[in-house]
Amino acid sequence: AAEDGHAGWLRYARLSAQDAQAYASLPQIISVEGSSQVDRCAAQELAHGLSSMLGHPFAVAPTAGRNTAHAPAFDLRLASRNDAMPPESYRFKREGNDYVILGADTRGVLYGVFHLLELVATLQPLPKSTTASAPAAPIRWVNQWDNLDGSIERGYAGRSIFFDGGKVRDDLSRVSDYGRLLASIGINGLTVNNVNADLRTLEPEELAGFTRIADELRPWGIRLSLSIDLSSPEVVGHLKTFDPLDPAVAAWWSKTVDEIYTRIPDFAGFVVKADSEGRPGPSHYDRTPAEAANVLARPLQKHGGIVLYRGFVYNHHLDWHDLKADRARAGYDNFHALDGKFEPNVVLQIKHGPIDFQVREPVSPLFAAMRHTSQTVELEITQEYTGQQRHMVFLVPMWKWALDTDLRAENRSTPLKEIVEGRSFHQPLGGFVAVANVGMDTNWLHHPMAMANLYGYGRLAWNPDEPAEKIIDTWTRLTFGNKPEVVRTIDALQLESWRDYENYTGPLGIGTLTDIIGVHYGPGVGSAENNGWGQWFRADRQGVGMDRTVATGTGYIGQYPPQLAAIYESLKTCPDDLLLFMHHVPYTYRLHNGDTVIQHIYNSHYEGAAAVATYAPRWLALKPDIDPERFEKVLELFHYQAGHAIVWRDAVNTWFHTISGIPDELHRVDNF
Ligand code: GCW
Repeated sequence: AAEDGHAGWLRYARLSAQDAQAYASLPQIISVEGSSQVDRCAAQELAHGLSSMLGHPFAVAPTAGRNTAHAPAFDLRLASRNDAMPPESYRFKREGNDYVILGADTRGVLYGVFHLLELVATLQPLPKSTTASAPAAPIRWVNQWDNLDGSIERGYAGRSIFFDGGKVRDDLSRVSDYGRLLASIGINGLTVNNVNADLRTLEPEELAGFTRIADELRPWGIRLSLSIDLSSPEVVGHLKTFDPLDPAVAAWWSKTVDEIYTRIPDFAGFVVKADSEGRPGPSHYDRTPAEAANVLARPLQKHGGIVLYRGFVYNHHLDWHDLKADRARAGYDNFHALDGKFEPNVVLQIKHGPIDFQVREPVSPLFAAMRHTSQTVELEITQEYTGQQRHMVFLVPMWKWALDTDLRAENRSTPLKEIVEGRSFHQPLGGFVAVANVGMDTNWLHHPMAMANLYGYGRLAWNPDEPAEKIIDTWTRLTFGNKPEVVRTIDALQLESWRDYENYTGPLGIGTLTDIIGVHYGPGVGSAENNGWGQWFRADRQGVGMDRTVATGTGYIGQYPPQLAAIYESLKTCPDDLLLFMHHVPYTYRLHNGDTVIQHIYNSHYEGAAAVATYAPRWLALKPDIDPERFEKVLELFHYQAGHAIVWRDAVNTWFHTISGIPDELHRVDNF
């Protein structure tokens, strides 16, 4: 069972003889045309997966090229010269008795293999000749916030699989397993160290370790990337400055980049957090983020590397007495004037919301402002504000809600997903980044259900149009098998979980209402207020919410293109789910659903906690169909979540009852 946990959704559980019958036409010899590491890895995976699921041996033909001794052959054909196909895409062909997985390149072959394995595992028909699939965007990366000492910032599943005691681990076997999981969902880049980068990251002895990590990832088509600190020329290079416009600094970056490529020829590039939460940055020399990004980008360019420069730049010493101060404005205010000033291999990496991964945030207006700059959206798989993998919260519906938001730039349809695909503004690069923070825990993310977020992220990065229902259904089948009752129950639990969590934490766009200053876990209602971090919701005796209107508030809403701004600016059209993010209203204000704000706060917390109380009983009904280890683990977590939801409910409701003095119509809160 422990091994099953490691395997995540790649379990390749044995099908019944009857189910296996549908795949009897698959030839048992796998021949590989290409001879790269990725090709060989793909062939082995296919042989292993099919043998394991179908119960009879599939073997990779010993020599490269078509194996004519065995007929019929199962051809796994590499077509890296197939310029007609989009990069990294695959399609299926039948030629006589042969099945051919045709990749545009080696990654395409690998992704086609995983797709075929998924079809078999979920009892789908074999692909037809017309089946073809291509990724939505070239950048599909994962960031890990691992520190060299082996701890992980906002990691909830044990120690780092990469580092220990200040260096890269000797045993990197979990890294290869992780690469396999990521490859199966189409991820092609991995940043292994924290964006709050260790100052020693670019020291030569550390680079030797990173080279070993890159070697583990390469067979899975995944390129290594590193987070770097902008002061490295000073700290590592012993220069007197790290001013991006100083020629000595540019020369140091150039030399350092060249050195990295001699060790790691497919190095993907740098992720940069600067001028943010105490990190040094270009503002130190009165330079712009564009000037800082470009000095890194120029030497990377000739090697095919990129810079992901994070848009998460804000002042965390805001004056909370100032009603015009607004952290949500920071991204746009800091970056919009720089549009068009970045080198072509710089990509702005922007968190999906303007604050910080709260349970509900609008889409950052910065996305619509950068029309001459490639962009990626940054999502958070690690459940920092969403229950830290002790609560089940399936985030795909939240991400889809954000990706589908139409920003209406230039008064036309520009949904977030099309902006980051590079389609809306015709940008060459773009895509998706998510912070995963898997750890040494057997099942990578601690909560078995949390793995659906990692899986779902990859699926959305490949195709943001894929419905959440389809994504979770596939994940559940891969992870827990195809029994209809199991699939129905788990799909429903997962799909309901985000709304439930929002209900018992912070509804109406108020923010998660958790402890804001420290661990970001459990209720901490007042902690967002009266400090410089700017996650305020400005509750007083009369009302609640941040006034971000143009008319009377911080003006944040004016950062959106006019058609979307008009929707948010007016109380008539602002959606209830974002009301308190955009407006300050009296507690007695009536929502579109007819309830007052205060009554909605009370009701939603009772609803959320009551919904979570159903998780354990619904799960219990599946006992005969789930292996004991995972059954017990999930049951324990569901019991815990139900209890913690009550704590949340009562903490938040009591807080608002106290500050507003308004009784609950149903007398639950006042009798409490
Ligand atoms: O969400 C906040 C986290 C920090 C994190 C920061 C960031 C890595 O609380 O822990 O730092 O965002 O995204 O840079």
